Amino acid sequence: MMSVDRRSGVWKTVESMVGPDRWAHIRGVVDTARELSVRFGVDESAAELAALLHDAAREWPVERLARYAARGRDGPGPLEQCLPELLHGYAAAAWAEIELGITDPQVLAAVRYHTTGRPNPTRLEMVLMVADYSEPTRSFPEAEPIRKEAQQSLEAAYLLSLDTRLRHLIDRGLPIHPRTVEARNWLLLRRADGFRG
Ligand code: DGI
Ligand code: FE
Ligand code: FE
Repeated sequence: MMSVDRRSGVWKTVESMVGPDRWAHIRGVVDTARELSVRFGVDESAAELAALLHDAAREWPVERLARYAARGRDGPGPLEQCLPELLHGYAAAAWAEIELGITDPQVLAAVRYHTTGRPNPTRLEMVLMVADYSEPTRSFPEAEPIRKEAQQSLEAAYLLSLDTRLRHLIDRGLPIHPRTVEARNWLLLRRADGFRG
């Protein structure tokens, strides 16, 4: 497993790809992902690496986003073609695999699906999404209950992140990616199973 040594080339490369506010966000996600991975028994260096990479492509022009996203596995669907803000996870995962030689499929999947979530996520995927929502520079009011939930339960914090995302999109009249709905349904149905059995 490639670790995220702060003197490493990956760290400097990502820093050079984003503005200062985004870089502060990314460092916040790395720190929060490390804390969550320790708390919930997820591989710490995988969580740090996924966090470092997750928004590396966030400021790319749409042509570059589309070019890299199309080269990755499990290419983006029709909704992503219309909503370029949904492309940066796919693009960053493809870029990390092609240009950095990162091969860990769990790290690449966490980066690829960090914006929408997906059903049956790995715990690493949950750590990244929760960290993305709750890192210290996130100042919106919804971040605080996610931080609180993340003290106790990774799944509950992930579910609350999905709910927060869905409410935000509905309040603004924006289209919803089906995977976000599928991820939420998956968690709720699994929870219902637990109540039955
Ligand atoms: O990259 P970040 O800003 O840290 O956060 P993100 O990757 O979770 O979300 C990136 C952007 O994509 C954010 O402005 C919200 C938007 N977004 C996420 N899911 C959906 C979405 N926009 C639409 N229309 N539909 C979605 O399902
Ligand atoms: Fe993102
Ligand atoms: Fe982010």
